Amino acid sequence: MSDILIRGGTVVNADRQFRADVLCVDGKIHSVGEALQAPVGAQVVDAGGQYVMPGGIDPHTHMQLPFMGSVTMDDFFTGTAAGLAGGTTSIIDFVIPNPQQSLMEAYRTWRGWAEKSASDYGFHVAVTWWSDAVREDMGTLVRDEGVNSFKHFMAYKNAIMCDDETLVNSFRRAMELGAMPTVHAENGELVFLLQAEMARKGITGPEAHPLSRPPGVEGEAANRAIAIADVLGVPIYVVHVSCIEAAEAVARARARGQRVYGEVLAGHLVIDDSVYRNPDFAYAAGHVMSPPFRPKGNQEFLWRGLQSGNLHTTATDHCTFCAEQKAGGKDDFSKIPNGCGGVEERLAVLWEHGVNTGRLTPSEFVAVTSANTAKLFNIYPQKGCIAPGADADIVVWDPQGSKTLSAKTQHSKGDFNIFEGMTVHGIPSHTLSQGNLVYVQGDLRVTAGAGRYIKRPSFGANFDAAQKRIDSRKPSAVLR
Ligand code: URQ
Ligand code: ZN
Ligand code: ZN
Repeated sequence: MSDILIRGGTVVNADRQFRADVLCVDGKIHSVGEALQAPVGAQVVDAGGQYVMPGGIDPHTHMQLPFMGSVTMDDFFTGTAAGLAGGTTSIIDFVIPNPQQSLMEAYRTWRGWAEKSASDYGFHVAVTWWSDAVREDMGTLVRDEGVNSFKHFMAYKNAIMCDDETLVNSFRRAMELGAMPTVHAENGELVFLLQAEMARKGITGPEAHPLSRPPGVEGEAANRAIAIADVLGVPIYVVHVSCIEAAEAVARARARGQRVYGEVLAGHLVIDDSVYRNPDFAYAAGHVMSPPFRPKGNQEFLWRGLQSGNLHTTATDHCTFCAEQKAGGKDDFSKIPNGCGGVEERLAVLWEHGVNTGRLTPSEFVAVTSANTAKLFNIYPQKGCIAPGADADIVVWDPQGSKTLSAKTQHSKGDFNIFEGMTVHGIPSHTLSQGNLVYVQGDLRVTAGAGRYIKRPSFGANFDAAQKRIDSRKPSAVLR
């Protein structure tokens, strides 16, 4: 690996932007400053007129996921390669054990699948059932495997859905371990009932998908998960907040001082539910994901959540199924595999609709595409900032560049693109992963297996402190 000097750019971190060169040596950022000299033999990247930013971190992807009878089109190589082409240099994916399956067994399976990754990766581990063994495995995962976040699906009844008993036990265990519980917040019982009602009414097409998961279904689950976390004194991270009801639940809890964090998908920021009323099945089904795209008005509320600091990270929930797989639900929308792509497009969509509209500054863009995820999942400043000692995961961003997003030109193996036809102004010109140039002006130079598994330390067992806080709330004096 040769040294690389990125010269003439403007460095953008979450806290500020400034003119500086960046020298990368042996996979790390060696120095950041004005007029740096290029070591003999170093490659020089001309970043004049461009931004030099921490590579994107996508905290929510599903590469190679077996789900609803299909396996997603992107595996860990093609999915991470697509991410690198879009400036995302690491992902946090999900180990999703079947109910009754050992968490450690599922973890080892996913670790095997991920060995082919082209960029760095980590895993949230889903708790899909409860037992002493699950409790034990959570401890092993935190202590030995660098897992510091556990996912809970409150949707997907009769599959991976958690009941309240599992939520309570697992959240409590996460607090003991100093790990972050995260939730997919939709009330799975309501979804199940509403899906059956759609069937009874003979509404079987993708237009029924949003009707079976209205915003209230997400709002209820978000409030419930947040309330459980509050009583237990544990922080909580709500993934893919898609609607006003859930965003308000997060904001209300934060206003009361509760440690609640919200994630927004790039798709939910710019796409509305009209997609489901398109008469073309493949088009409408291509947008079937959960929570669904929402009525106009929700998108602007989510942007304001990012601007206000009540929503913290952006992700994609990259979970790509092809038209043939989606057609499995041709006669029954509830059988359409849920999931859409986006891992390559996220940064450009956030720049076009965030920075170019004035909603976000470049520093806020870095916060919501990289730094906040690194901080919330405890890998900052190894990742998420341009500073000496950090991993040389860098995107050189050309604000003058433009492209039209399309399934025809995407690197994902999916055959659909929810951003199809969107022209963006501001695109990566270069991506560095571990100090290697892996994307250069349209030329993708990735290597399967080059990615590393990134351990994420626990937040320190703060169980005693949290327990004291809970105890302090118990009414001490018996009211007479
Ligand atoms: O629910 C999720 O996050 C996974 C199963 C991807 N699918 C989706 O529709 N979001
Ligand atoms: Zn989800
Ligand atoms: Zn997901």
